[in-house]
Amino acid sequence: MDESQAPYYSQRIEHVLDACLPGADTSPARLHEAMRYAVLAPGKRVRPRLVYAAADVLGVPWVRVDGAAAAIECVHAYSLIHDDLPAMDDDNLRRGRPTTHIAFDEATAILAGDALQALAFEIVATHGGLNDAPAARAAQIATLAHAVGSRGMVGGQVLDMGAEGRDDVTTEDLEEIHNLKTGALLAACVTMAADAAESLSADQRAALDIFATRIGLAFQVRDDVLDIESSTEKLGKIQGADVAHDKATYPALMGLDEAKAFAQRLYTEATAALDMFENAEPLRAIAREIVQRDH
Ligand code: GRG
Repeated sequence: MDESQAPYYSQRIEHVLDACLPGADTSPARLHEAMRYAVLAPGKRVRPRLVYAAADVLGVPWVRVDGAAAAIECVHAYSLIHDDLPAMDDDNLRRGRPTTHIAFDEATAILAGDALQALAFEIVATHGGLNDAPAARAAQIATLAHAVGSRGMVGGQVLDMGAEGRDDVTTEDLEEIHNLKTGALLAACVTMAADAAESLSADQRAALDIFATRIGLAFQVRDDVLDIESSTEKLGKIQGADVAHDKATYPALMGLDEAKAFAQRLYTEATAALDMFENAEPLRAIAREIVQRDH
């Protein structure tokens, strides 16, 4: 698949997500409504598209990564719901709509996030696309669990909150925060596709790891830049929130121009790692989008 066919990834994930989420009239209806509200809101779907792109580069049929793609988007939606809560960033706008705790209520939002995390693991554990590959399924579950737990996304969120308002945060600290908070889940997109591949050499695995970690960090550096340069309308969330919360960001630490140059360097390193694959264009296209995006 080349860049011009990429919209098919988006169509596929909307369909898979809709099928994986309990219906809005399934009891408890308000909880399921909130889960669907958060997940099916118009996000960019970068993570599931990254899963399908990696699958295409590795020759893995989409049906073998549908579960991974849906699960990762459910975890991502849960992290957004919880991050927006009053106890964390206390935001009222997400994906151009009221955040889940505003549209519903705080308790429902917390529980919808909890249930989405559980649902994510249920999806990977039961999706039919891997019924004939139990080892691949187990590997995907382990990859996801590690990426979202205390040594991944949640750990990064804790470090991020601890860095708020501090003026002694170093570039090493910031890299650790971003790698865990944002990079780990983005890297899991590529790794879960690799987990489903029939055979992959150690060199190919290592190259994918380099691609995934560089592009995961580049995504967050670009996000930091957009918090300054973009608009609330384009972002669908409040522009300037990082500055308002006195967050540790790359532009704050190294200046806007250097942060942009850093994202570009990460992109170059990420895409260079793909040279060993015969047709890596699907991953290259998403990498370009990540560093060039305006929302
Ligand atoms: C476990 C509560 C909790 C949080 C974990 C991921 C995270 C940490 C918090 C989410 C909030 C946030 C701003 C994270 C940085 C990563 C990021 C830029 C998320 C937004 O992702 P996009 O731009 O969003 O892909 P869409 O809406 O397009 O899916």
